[in-house]
This record gives sequence, structure tokens and C-alpha cells, in this order.
Amino acid sequence: MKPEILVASPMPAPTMRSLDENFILHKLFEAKDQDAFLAAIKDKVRGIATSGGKGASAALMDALPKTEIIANFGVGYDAVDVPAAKARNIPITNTPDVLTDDVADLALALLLDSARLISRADRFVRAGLWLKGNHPFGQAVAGKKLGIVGLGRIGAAIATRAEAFKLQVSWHGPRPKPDAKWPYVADLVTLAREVDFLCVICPLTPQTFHLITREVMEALGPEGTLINVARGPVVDEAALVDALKTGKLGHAALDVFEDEPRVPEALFAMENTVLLPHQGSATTETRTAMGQLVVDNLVAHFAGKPLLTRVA
Ligand code: 8YV
Repeated sequence: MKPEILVASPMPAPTMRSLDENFILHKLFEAKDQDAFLAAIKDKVRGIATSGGKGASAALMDALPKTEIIANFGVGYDAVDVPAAKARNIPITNTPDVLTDDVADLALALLLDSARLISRADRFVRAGLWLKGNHPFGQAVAGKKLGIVGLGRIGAAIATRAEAFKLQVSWHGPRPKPDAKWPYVADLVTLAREVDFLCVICPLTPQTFHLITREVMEALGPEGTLINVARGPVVDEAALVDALKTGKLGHAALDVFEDEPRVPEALFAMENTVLLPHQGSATTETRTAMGQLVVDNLVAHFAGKPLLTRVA
């Protein structure tokens, strides 16, 4: 008998096929009445596969009291109620490593786009404006300074790439790391004041909620650029909109937002922003690899083997 699992949100086609081969699937995202759907499978479901956006609430764990494992599709598992899972002895797995390169690539793409006005210039050409005159200049990247908030796996991959573009890298996090290759700056406002680009790539936790305050943005300043490839709520979005509007912050390049997929409309008309729909890991190769890790963790659990990438 295949174990029964809840698939809380849609997964890429290869992941769905692989899940289907190994488990009996209950697809929450297809249910019209989710409460009735959960009530009907309450005694059967032993695992939850969920996305980084959907996560798993304490209410979902209560609705499925036989849950033995939560497999999160994404390295960030902030949407899973970790204390609730711990209290119920439910292990959580995530999908680290396989997405590091893609997310770091996107961070650099956002940096280059904001500096060299790529999206903006593309809009300019499409609108036929080149016929009427030249596009404004961007700013050089080589020789500038990049501050990284969060020197984990992805932060380090961003730093390595940035050096190839002749950026000078320094970083901030809750504590220095003895083997870090780049200088640590203990005070975030100081780091923001020192750099031209500030790239946010830390996990969302109660400690990092609104870590990027108005003060940090103003320290980055009218020539500075904020890049966020972490989680929207790490940045105080209302303060960000205001700082961009008043010119106290120069540019923002954002892959993530506080209330996805809702993006503050005030940003739409601002030429000093680049806005992406949470694309960090969105390549066919990486999404397939992330999905395979979700499947492999679930299979390992039900085979009584050690989990591959347990985080809690
Ligand atoms: C995904 C992500 O978009 O891994 C993460 O933490 O933010 C992205 O890779 C998301 O989690 C998809 O569910």
C-alpha cells in the first residue's frame, strides 16, 4: 500500500509524476471546499508536500493529525509553522543547495539590470522611443561596493559572482563567521552607508522581519540600490515605496514582496525599480531538482531511512 500524502500546492509536472508513482495523492489545491476535503482524508494522510509560499499552518497539522513529515518545496520554510511542527514531533525538510546557483544568478541579474537599466531600456526600444532620442545613462558596476545581508550558501554564491564583476564585497549577519572570505560589518546601517548595492538574502524569521528599515534605506541613499531575493517581509515595504518616491533611496530590484502576488501599484510607474514575480529558483532544471528532493525526502521517511535535508 502506498502511503497517502497531501499535496498542498501545485508542483512541477515531473514532481507530480514522481509523487504519483510513490504515493496516493490528495491535492488540496484542486479542492473546492478545502475544510470538507481535509475532513474526509483526516485519518489517512501521513505526509504533507507543500510549497514555500503555502507552507503548513498549525491548523493544517490539526486537520491532518496523522501527519508524520512536512516536505517543503523551497529552501525557505518560513511559511511552515515550525513551533507547531516541533510540538507535534513532525520533521520538516527543505530543498537547499540545488537552487543556490540560480538564485545567485538572479541576484546578479537584478544588480546588473538596475545599474545598466536593461529592463528600462528594453521598454524604451519597444515603445519606439529610440527614434526620438537616446536612452539615459546607467551606472558602472566595476569598482563599486556590494553589501550582502545574510552570508549563507546563496549569499556566498552571490559574493563569488560579484567579485567576477569587480565589485568589492562586505556583509552583515547576526554574527561573524570565522571562515568567511569577505569583511563582516556588525552594524547594518553602517554597511548600508558604505555600499552602493545592498542585496538581501537572509531567511525570514521573527528576527529578520522588517530588518531593512527606513533608516537602512536612507543610509543606502539616493544613489544606492536595494536588491531583495530573500523574502518580502524582510524589507519594510511601505517605507521602501516612500523612500523610492521621495528619492531617499535611488533604486530597488525586487524578486519578492510582502504580500505576493500583490505588488504595491505605486512601484509600477517608477522607472527606478525592477520588479520580478519571485523567480529566484524558477528554471526548469532547478525546479525539477527541488521537486526531486521533496519526493526523495518523503520516500526516505516512509522507508524508515534518514531524511536527506531535514531542517527542523
Ligand atoms: C520558491 C524560494 O519560489 O526556495 C525558496 O525559498 O523562495 C523559491 O525557490 C518557492 O519556495 C516555491 O515554493
